[in-house]
Amino acid sequence: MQTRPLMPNFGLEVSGVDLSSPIDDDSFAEIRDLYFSHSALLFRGQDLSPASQASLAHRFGRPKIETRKQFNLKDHPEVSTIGNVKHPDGEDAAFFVRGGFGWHTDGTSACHVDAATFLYAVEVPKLGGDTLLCSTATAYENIPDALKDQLCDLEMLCSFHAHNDLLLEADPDSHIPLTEQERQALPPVWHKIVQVHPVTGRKVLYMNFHPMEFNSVSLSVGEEWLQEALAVATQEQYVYTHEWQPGDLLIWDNHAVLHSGTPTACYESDRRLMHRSFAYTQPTERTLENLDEVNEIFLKA
Ligand SMILES: O=C(O)CCC(=O)C(=O)O
Ligand SMILES: [Fe+2]
Repeated sequence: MQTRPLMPNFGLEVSGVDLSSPIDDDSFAEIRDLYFSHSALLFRGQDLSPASQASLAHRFGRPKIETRKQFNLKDHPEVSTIGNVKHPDGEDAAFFVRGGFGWHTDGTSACHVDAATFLYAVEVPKLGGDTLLCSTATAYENIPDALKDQLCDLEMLCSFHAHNDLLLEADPDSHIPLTEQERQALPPVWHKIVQVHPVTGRKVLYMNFHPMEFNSVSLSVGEEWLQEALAVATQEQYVYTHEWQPGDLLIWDNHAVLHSGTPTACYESDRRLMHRSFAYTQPTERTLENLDEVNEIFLKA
């Protein structure tokens, strides 16, 4: 296994690993350590079937089934599609991820924050469609002390339905509205903004940008503070821009990085197809206790 830093402060390319066949325990332990210590891992030149991707997600933890269930692969629902490709009848074959443009953290609508996103490139456009990442530990170190003080006791209330409803409004074609059962299975949840990462022990900024409310200040003041922190986090020198090649797998720790999708140059004509998985990694005091129930709901086609 060889490694190459993606950025001075985070991210690592790992080569010499074939993820299409089972990985022995020692190699996996090494990969898992690298994932936590570097917050994002890139594996290039992979030939990853949905079955291999699903088993990798299971190796990292407990997969959560994507809530936009029409885009989950039938035989491997731990894997869902993102992109602009269509079925022969003109129906979307992948989630058109307009909601992924703009900096965000995956999974803030659940209490369990230790979560990995797996994004594997099947088809990539000629231009654009890059994925951006930045480290929220570096962000915490770089924000002014006054902002550290403001954020230290701040909590945000995140809601899956509020998020989904916003996306639905922006992009009615590629979503299905949530049922009452789905809404109830994922009630709104409070998150501290400043958290200690359980593996690295580093302080991180756990942020998302459409919370419903803050515990101690108005929505506008809280959002202003988060935007100030985001501006520091996403300064050019701290952003890793991933230009995709087919066969790339990028795995990131949502407890330690923010990410953003970007539009492709010719979204309509230039195909992009990604296979995406999501898994809870670390055991935590705040496990999503009804994960099986949530998965059961979203497994129904
Ligand atoms: O498609 C991308 O580049 C990123 C999409 C995204 O936000 C995600 O997969 O969580
Ligand atoms: Fe995302």
